Amino acid sequence: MNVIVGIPSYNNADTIGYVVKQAAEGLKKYFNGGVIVNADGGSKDGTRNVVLNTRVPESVEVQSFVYKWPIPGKGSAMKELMEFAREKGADALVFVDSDLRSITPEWIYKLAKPIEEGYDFVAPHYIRYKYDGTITNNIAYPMTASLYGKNIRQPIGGDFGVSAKLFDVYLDNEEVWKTNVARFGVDIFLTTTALAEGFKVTQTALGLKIHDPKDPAASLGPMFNQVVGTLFMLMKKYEEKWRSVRKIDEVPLWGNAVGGEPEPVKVTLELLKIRAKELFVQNEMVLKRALSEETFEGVKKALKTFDFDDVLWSHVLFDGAVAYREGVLSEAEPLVSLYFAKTADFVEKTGGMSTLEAEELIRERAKVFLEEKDYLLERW
Ligand SMILES: Nc1nc2c(ncn2[C@@H]2O[C@H](COP(=O)(O)OP(=O)(O)OP(=O)(O)O)[C@@H](O)[C@H]2O)c(=O)[nH]1
Ligand SMILES: [Mg+2]
Repeated sequence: MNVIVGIPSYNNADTIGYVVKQAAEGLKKYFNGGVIVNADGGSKDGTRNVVLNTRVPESVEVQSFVYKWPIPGKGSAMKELMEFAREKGADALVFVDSDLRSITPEWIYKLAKPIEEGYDFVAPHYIRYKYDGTITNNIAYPMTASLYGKNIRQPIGGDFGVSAKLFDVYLDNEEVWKTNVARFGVDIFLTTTALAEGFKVTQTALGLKIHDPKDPAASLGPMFNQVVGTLFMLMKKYEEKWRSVRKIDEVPLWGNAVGGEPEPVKVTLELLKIRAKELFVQNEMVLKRALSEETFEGVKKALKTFDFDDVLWSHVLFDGAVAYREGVLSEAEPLVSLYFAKTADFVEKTGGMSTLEAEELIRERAKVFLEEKDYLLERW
């Protein structure tokens, strides 16, 4: 099988050499070599030099380019990585992030091999610290599971295996690449499209994910807007696909589960609360129009106590999707204060819990979203 590893980057000189090295070992060991290609967003820290100067086995070729698509973002890099892989006639493209510290050669095998076995999309499955991936845990996971009915735990993990068949599907409509899909919306776009278009999807057990984590209130606002905006956009597009889904199917986990204890990730609880309150006040007018009366009253209360239950949270996202569909919201951004508040609630509730116990709460959340789906259908 002809495998290409694609790595998007923007100022990742400190970490990308390790990723290239591990990917190269994986290609050599499991696929008799292959191509690693880096799509960079114009890094100023010598990222591309690091890529091109990393020593790799002879059977592996390394390339690097600056993508041309005019929107700066991870999605633009991934778009051009797919174009590259399509041109080269690859059977599979494996995406891996350039800030990974826990990647091993086996990751390449685990992301590519299922494609040889007939899967078209391989989603990652990892062990992450309870405070890493707050957009995944609060939004992408429960929304994807409850809407599309597939229990994919990491729909926006970033490390994916994609079959050649899917390149054409993803690249088919150029317009979509002018939206937030060109930025951090790309991951939810890839996963949702594979599910909604009925492709064969699996998860693959990668073990620990250790990367450069972000403190939510300090740096996840724009990412929230891009991911949730894309999710809402796709809800409009795929209305007919999610409407009738009333259960969540398990998705097979390929390979043996790998254990490990994740490194703690720091979350500044006080900053979450302060930003939640500030941003709520700034967006109160539009939120009053976007949310149902009941939801609006509920969140006002939740912002005082930071007790933000999953039923209320599902209604916030469902109301948001409806408001987006109706044009009341043109972006997801006004909702960011509520994501911060919900994250504060989660940090407080799970303070004394192990990662596994917190994981249980997150899995329950998807079920709550499914139970509340009638609420969405009534308002849609
Ligand atoms: N080319 C390009 N790559 C980007 C850009 N932004 C992020 N990336 C790459 O996309 C990958 C993921 O970005 P991160 O910033 O680590 O985001 P993340 O891990 O998905 O999100 P967190 O879980 O919040 O840390 C990394 O390989 C980045 O280098 C960009 O603007 N251009
Ligand atoms: Mg990262």
